[in-house]
Amino acid sequence: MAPTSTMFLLLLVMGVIPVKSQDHWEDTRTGKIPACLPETCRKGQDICECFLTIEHRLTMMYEKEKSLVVSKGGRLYRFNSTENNPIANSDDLPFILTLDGNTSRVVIAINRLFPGPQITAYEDQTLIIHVRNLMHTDSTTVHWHGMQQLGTPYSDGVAMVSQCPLGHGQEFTYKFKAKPHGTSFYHAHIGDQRTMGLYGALIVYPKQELPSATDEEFVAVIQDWNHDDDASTLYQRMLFGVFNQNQNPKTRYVTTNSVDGGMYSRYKFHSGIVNGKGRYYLTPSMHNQAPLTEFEVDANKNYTFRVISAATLYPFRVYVEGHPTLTVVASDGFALKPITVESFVINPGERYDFILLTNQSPDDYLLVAETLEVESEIARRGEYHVAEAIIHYREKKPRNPNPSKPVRNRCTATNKCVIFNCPYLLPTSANESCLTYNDARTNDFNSAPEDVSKVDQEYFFNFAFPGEHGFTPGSVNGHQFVPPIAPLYSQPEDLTTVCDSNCADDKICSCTYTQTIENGKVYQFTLTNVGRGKGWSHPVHLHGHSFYVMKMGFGQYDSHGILTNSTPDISCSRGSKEYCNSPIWANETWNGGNVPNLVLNDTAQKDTIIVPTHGYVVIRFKADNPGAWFFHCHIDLHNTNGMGMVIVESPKLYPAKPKNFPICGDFRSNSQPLTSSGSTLKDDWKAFVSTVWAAIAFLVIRNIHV
Ligand SMILES: *[C@@H]1O[C@H](CO)[C@@H](O)[C@H](O)[C@H]1NC(C)=O
Ligand SMILES: *[C@@H]1O[C@H](CO)[C@@H](O)[C@H](O)[C@H]1NC(C)=O
Ligand SMILES: *[C@@H]1O[C@H](CO)[C@@H](O)[C@H](O)[C@H]1NC(C)=O
Ligand SMILES: *[C@@H]1O[C@H](CO)[C@@H](O)[C@H](O)[C@H]1NC(C)=O
Ligand SMILES: *[C@@H]1O[C@H](CO)[C@@H](O)[C@H](O)[C@H]1NC(C)=O
Ligand SMILES: *[C@@H]1O[C@H](CO)[C@@H](O)[C@H](O)[C@H]1NC(C)=O
Ligand SMILES: [Cu+2]
Repeated sequence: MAPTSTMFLLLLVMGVIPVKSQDHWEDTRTGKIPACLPETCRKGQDICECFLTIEHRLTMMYEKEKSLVVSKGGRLYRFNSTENNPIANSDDLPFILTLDGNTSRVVIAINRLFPGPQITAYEDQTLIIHVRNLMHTDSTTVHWHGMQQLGTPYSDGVAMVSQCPLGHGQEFTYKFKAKPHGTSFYHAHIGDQRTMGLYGALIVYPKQELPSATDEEFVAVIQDWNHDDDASTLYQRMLFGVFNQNQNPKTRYVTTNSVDGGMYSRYKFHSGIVNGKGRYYLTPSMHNQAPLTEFEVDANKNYTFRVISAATLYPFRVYVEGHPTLTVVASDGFALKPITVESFVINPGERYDFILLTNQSPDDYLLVAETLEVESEIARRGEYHVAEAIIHYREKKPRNPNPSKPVRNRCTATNKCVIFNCPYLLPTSANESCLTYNDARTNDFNSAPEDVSKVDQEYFFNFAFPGEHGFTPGSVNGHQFVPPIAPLYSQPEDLTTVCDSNCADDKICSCTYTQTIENGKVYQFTLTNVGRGKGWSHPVHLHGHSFYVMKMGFGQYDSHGILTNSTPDISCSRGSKEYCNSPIWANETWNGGNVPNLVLNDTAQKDTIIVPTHGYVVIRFKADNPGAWFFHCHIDLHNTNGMGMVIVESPKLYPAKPKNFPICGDFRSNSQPLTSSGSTLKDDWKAFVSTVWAAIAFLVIRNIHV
């Protein structure tokens, strides 16, 4: 027998199939296992399987021709083109990543796209998604934001909470049920990688058609974009400040506010992008004419727009130019009773579906997402912070690929513009009025608010930056999250960063903050943004569950709508330093779920909620999904800075991890061997030796026989 086939047989006997790495790459390209595409998963299929390949790529590059591209008039041209011949090859155009058309720079692409391909599935379908990391320098994971992962916590994709990150060249298979139906997305869950493009839409259709369904729908994934900094640079700048380095003299870039005085931490906004396209405004009225995403509509029809915020930091107010109203019908995978408004606010991690009736005169309009920063302040800086996409009425010819700056809808004292999901309350004298998420009611057949009408246990979590002496990290109840050295779910015994007595009411500690909860109980969490570290915007996301939004409480405002004081409902009396590491109800009759003015009927569900600055939000859910669930601020930079924790749900009932689930951890030559689920290296070695003996015996017997 030839040595290679002996080797192969040996490996086979040992249960190891040799991986031919070159072919593997081919698989994704030749379609043996198809690359994920919007049409990959079909109605009626129980299982749907596809590939996502993650690589670095350059923007403004026509790879096929190895040519830099430039933009003009909303079209792309070869860098050295002397004639008026824009690149028109519709097969190639989607693969020329433009972002805001500013410069050619490196981003993260999935299946060569930014954002990654949309994945469309049907509720309860099993998705098997193979992810391969081909980035040379970065490790990665993919989180399926909105998927409850019932029974599959190992597929949640959070680095060092549910799995080991994938190193260069490594592959990981995610397997989970598409649930709930609605608008979700997938994105990287390590460091600030999402910022660089590792995200894509994940749309789940209900098995039966919803009565509200419209003929056609569009997906708009929004992001705030900085065209200079990579993910690591952004984080360093958040820590130490952003400077206008090209100015003479150099100045510090001061952080901005929303109209109520809520603050946004240091992240310089250059451009807004929709589905990977945007344009850079060099002044408040002049942009660089980069191409935008286009949605083509017919006049007098209803269209569903699924808006997803993959943003790094800024909340956006979304409206449609020239269309005084739109109707919000769902959020985070749950149908809402229709809310007709002028605009709505979307925070990082949130999704909103709205219906637009195209009843205006045929023209090119813009879908606009403008940040919540004070407009006059942004204009004073010579900036305009907006993400745009074109809504083109087919009846209007020719289409204009380069529309000018959008015009806001007119709001007057008698015809106020209503904004849904405000993170604040506005003075009644303004020409705008606010609805908060507390005003939404569910319209979803998956919702059952009666399940949470009685509370078994309540907890408070303060999302803020308390501390002093230059140490004010992002934290939850004063705990700056330290990711474990090995995944909390799959290797809990390897945790070396447990929270201990360094954590207290008057201390800020750094550790792996967890809260254990028990199966079958109903939990009420009150999320606050109060105490000494209050003031910044925090959209909080819970993995593994959707929760009911029972109540929102706001700070106290002056007559101009500026925050003056925190809500009187929460007390920070525990501890003397006002860190508010242990918030409690100011009125103790509110304990145990007995909070006045809760929304108990048709309570709306979601998985990401803004915690009002100086205020709070009360959420409830039932512990019915054992697993280790990350719970964190969805602003990438805040999360990386430690504003997160893990809800350890019913650890005794954890579903078993799949066979051969990856193991990781520290290596120290004189430390104990790495352990995992009771097996040690010694056991593995014994197993290996006996397998080799079995293989040799097998070969010997076989050769004798021949
Ligand atoms: C532009 O550059 C390409 C090579 O990158 C070359 O083939 C082409 O002839 C050039 N066109 C002009 C107009 O110079
Ligand atoms: C790119 O952005 C820089 C500022 O960051 C600006 O000076 C330059 O004009 C921009 N160029 C284009 C083509 O957008
Ligand atoms: C659009 O939807 C609204 C609300 O459901 C409905 O009243 C209207 O008839 C629809 N219009 C068209 C053209 O479908
Ligand atoms: C509010 O509306 C009134 C007209 O009702 C108008 O005079 C005023 O300029 C508007 N204010 C703003 C800030 O738009
Ligand atoms: C505490 O709350 C209860 C119930 O809302 C209310 O009746 C009572 O007046 C409150 N007590 C104080 C001191 O505000
Ligand atoms: C809320 O629901 C309960 C039970 O379904 C019903 O008895 C009650 O009238 C409802 N309350 C309101 C305000 O609709
Ligand atoms: Cu935050």
